[in-house]
Parts: sequence; C-alpha cells; structure tokens
Amino acid sequence: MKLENPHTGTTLSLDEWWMPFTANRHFKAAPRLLAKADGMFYWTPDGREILDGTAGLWCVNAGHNRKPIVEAIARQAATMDYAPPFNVGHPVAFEAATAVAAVAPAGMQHVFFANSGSEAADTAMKMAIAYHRARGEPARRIIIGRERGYHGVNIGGTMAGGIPGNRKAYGALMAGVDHLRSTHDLARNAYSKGQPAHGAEFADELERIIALHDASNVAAVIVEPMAGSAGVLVPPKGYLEKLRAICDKHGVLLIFDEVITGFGRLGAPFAAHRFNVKPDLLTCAKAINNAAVPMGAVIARNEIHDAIVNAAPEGAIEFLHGYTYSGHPLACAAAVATQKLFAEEKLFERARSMEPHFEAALHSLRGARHVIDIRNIGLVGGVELEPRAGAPGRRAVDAHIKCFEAGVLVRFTADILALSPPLIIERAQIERIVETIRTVLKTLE
Ligand code: PXG
Repeated sequence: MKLENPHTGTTLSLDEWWMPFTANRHFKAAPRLLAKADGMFYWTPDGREILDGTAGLWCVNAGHNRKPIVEAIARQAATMDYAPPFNVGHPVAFEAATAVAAVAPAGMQHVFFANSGSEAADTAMKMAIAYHRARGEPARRIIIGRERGYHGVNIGGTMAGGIPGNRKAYGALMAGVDHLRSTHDLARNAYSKGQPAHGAEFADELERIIALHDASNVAAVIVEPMAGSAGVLVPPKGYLEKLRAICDKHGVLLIFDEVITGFGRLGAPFAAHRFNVKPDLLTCAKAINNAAVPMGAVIARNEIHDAIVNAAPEGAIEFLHGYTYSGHPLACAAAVATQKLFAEEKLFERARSMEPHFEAALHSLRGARHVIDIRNIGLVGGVELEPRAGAPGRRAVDAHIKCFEAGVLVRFTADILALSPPLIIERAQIERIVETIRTVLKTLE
C-alpha cells in the first residue's frame, strides 16, 4: 500500500516516528491512519468514514473541528503566537483560567497550567508537598496512589500509578509511594449500572497505610475518581466519601485526577460534582480545550493556594514550578472557546440526559460472545471480554481492529473495550457503535 498525506500528496515513510504506547512493528505492518475529522467522525486517508466512539483518546468532548475553537486558535496564532508565562502575562491565559475556574467545584478557584495530564499529575504532587512544607510539615512527602491507577508517564505519575506494565521497567524511580488496592470486584459487581453496590470498605485500608507510614510523613492520596485507562472502574457507592473522610482525619490531601472525568464525561462538570466529593487538588487536561492544543491544569482549593502563596516572603516566587508552555496562548484561546461551547450547547447536561440510553444500549451486549462484564457511568462504558487462553489482551486488540475495519473507533486496554464518545453523540450513533461491537464479537476467535 502506498501511503501518502492526502492533503499534500507527500509520500510517507513510517520508520522515523517512534510511536507512543503502540506496538510499532505490528502497527507499521498494517497501519491504520486518520487524516481528517469533523463532528462525530474521522476519515482515513483513502476517505473511509470512522465513527469516533472514543472522542479521540477520551478528549474531544465537543466533537471534532468545532468552528468556534478552530477560529479562536487561528485568530490567536495570527495575533500573538507565544508569550512567556514567567513574570510576564498575557490576556488569554487569565481568561482561560477564569473560564476553567467557573466550572470548577466551589472554593477551587486557582488554576495552574501545564501541557498534558502527565504534567498536571506531577505538578499536583509537587503542590501537595509544597503545601505541607509551607505549613511547617516538610516531612509529609509520601504519595499514596492506587493499583490500576493511571496518572500519566512522568516520574511522579509513573510511580503513583498502578498499572504494572507501565512501572516494571523503571524500578523505584521515586521513593515514598504506596498504593491502595483497586476497587475492581468482578465477583460482586459484574454488570453494575453506574456506581457498583459493593466495595466502599476498600477505602478502609487507607487507614492502615497511613498508620504504617505515620500521617506526619504522608502528603497526599491521588486517585482517578473513575479509573479510565485501566478499564473503566467506577467507584463503589460510598468509597470516595470514605477516602475523603480518612484524608481529612489525618491532614492528608486528596488529589482527584480528572484528566478523563473532567469537562462533562460523567454528565457533570467534574466527577467531584457527580459524586459530591471535593478534592483538595484536581488535575485535568484533554477536554479542557477539546484537545485542540496540548494543555493540562491543576485546580487548587483556595486554602491550598493561599497557604503556599502566603508562606513566601513578599516579592519571592511562591511555587518554584512551571513550564515554558504553561498557559500557551493557542491552548488558552482554545480553552476559552471550548468552555463557551460547552456552556452554550449544554454538553455536560446533554451527556447526563443521554446516559440512560447509552447505558441500556451498552448493557444489551450482556450475553454476547466473550463478554464477562459491562460497566458504565456518564458517557463512559467498559465491556470486559474473557481473555483468550494463553494470550491475554489479544482478543480486545482484534476487536479494536475489526471495529476499525467496520468503521467504528473503540479503545482497548487489556481485554476491556472502552467507549467514551464525544458528548454530541446521537442515539442512532450509539446504536451503530453497539451493533458493530456485537457483530464483531460474533466473528472473533
Ligand atoms: N491521568 C489520567 C487519569 C489519564 O487518563 C493522564 C493522566 C496523562 O495525560 P497525558 O496528557 O499526559 O497523556 C491520563 C491520560 C487510554 C488512554 O485510552 C488514556 C490516557 C492517555 C492515552 C490513552 O486508556 N490518559
């Protein structure tokens, strides 16, 4: 197959781009390329339409190539491409922070910009440690994550994360991390709709872990309120409330990694709203600006921000951290336009009102070949397949490829298919995704 960029006619060589989180040799032997997007769809270079069941990588919540966002980026690029964020400001970064703070949980009104979810996670962990230091408790440096957690791929996030394959090659990159067990409990919670009934007690081991290290050494707990990458693990009823209470009891900060759950994915601005549990620090990225330009952020509770800022001498830099591209003008212009679009089209509410339909459609796959669990909340769904004997993960890879060939993009992780469509999805498109999966599963080894 001759590969070319259909927009320029340039012939492509696949050798040079060392692709991230990709089986490079396998992929390059049979590449699947996307060259154009609009609304709910992608198109391959040869013009085949692909229905986007994953909002890119859980990020294009308003749908692709939305005109107000495209125009805002173009306008900003033509006006001012870049400006430094250290000791010099630019208007659109302040506007973007205000727009993000407007949808953040009450009392969380300070936004620190990064360029990805990974950077947001590492920033939040440093912020937690800086907070304790500012308050005179510099020994509080231990971070507690959770098995099957994903907080990106920088050093802090790799170590706080709990996906074994992502950690095993790197050993102990960072001292002072521990992990809660995952809340996944197939035996008791299979085929749960929304929050599973069983497992609030899994939070109790946080007491034990904090006691082991002594609270005086523990800085923060970081969890995804709903674990995305490890296969859509919805928190059991009462679990997050318990984590919050135990953190409060011991003066430990609670960080919610809302890189996936932020900006409407669960039918509310953030999972913090949906579950009515407020973290101290909240990380986000992806849909913050509809993924149009790389961007991440940490949203801090006012008390955390104030403690760090007020502890520094007058005139001193309060938090010695930041990136060349923190608050990049193009990312910020996209964020302002995206947040406006979310509000105008009431997309968070739309996700919530579409949830019952999405849930029913997804759970109609119960009983389909290979399916051992289905779980969902908001516009996120996970369909867990029985692993193929001796080849874990292969069945879901094959399902992903066959769905792609049938014109539907689904994500896979281990043997779990994950769905997270743009929030503009129509009912008929939900049916199409589910029917494609049903058909593919019938033919799958
Ligand atoms: N935290 C969470 C909860 C994430 O889901 C990150 C941090 C890291 O973000 P960046 O922007 O550095 O990639 C993520 C990213 C998938 C998948 O399909 C999920 C992510 C990225 C790529 C694939 O499981 N989430």
